[in-house]
Amino acid sequence: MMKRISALVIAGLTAVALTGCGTSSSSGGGTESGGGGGDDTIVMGFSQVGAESGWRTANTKSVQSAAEKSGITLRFSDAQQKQENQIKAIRSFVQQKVDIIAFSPVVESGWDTVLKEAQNAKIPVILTDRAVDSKDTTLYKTFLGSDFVEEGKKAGQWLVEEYKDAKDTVNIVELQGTTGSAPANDRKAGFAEVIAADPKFKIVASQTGDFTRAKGKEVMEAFLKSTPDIDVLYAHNDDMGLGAIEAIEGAGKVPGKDIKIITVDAVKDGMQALADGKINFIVECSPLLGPQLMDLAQKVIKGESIPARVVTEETTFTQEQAKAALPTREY
Ligand code: GYE
Repeated sequence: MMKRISALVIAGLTAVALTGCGTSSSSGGGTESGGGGGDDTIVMGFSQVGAESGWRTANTKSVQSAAEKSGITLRFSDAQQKQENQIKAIRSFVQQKVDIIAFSPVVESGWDTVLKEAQNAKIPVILTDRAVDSKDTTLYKTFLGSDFVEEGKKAGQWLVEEYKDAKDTVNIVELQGTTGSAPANDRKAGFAEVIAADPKFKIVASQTGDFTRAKGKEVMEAFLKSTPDIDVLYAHNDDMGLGAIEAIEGAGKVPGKDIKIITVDAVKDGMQALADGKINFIVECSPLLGPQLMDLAQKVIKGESIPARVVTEETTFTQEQAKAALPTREY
């Protein structure tokens, strides 16, 4: 008799424990169907742009380590800079019924259909790093990342100040990021707006270097051949600037002196070149978005309200400031 009672009690307790567990797992976007990460673990499908730059590598690390720290199961997919791969990855996350999708859209346009599919499946989406141009802003919960127009403006402001006493024309070449991407569009626009204040600033050549070192070098070599008298290079990221430095040195010129160089990102290699005098000014763009992304994801799953836009805080670096910052630079 005693034995039977305790068996019943144990069975009852187990049932309570299971119910408790079941309740805490009802976390919005479909955890009950398994997501694959255990009952109350959030499963995030993350579609990354690629591995095109030092910035991207640091960003991937930040996302992966933040997921691990916050106990979020990350399904990571690398799109190798192709929108079609990202669309496939997002569709596959929808099929897998992940709890939440986060992605860094390689280009700005062409996302409405796949985002609608996620929405119909009731899977929330967070944009991280880069924005989309969808008119329907209910297709995603928030956008976490930098203000790229502001970054372009900061680059332009440094240039205007640097050449404030110059009377002659200042010939600028521009290495753009990936065509159609938010940072390429916005960094170009912000810079152009600021330098338009003085007609002595002339962009004499502007072409994409796809945010990579190899392409930055290749395009700069072409610029050096086709465009005499380059005073300034504005590169939309450090990596293209670093590739261009090789091209400039290869052409027998001194980067940072014969041709002044402005870049964006402030990753370690860029900061080193800045401290060495080969780059003149860097606008910071922080890749350390992982912790904020995981925090936002947890809030969305809990049904808490979050801001529609979370802007990353950033600074700028001169050569002297780079020397001071380098020893403790995280990425
Ligand atoms: O500046 C560049 C990378 O989207 C902000 O992408 C990011 C940019 C970053 O390839 O280095």
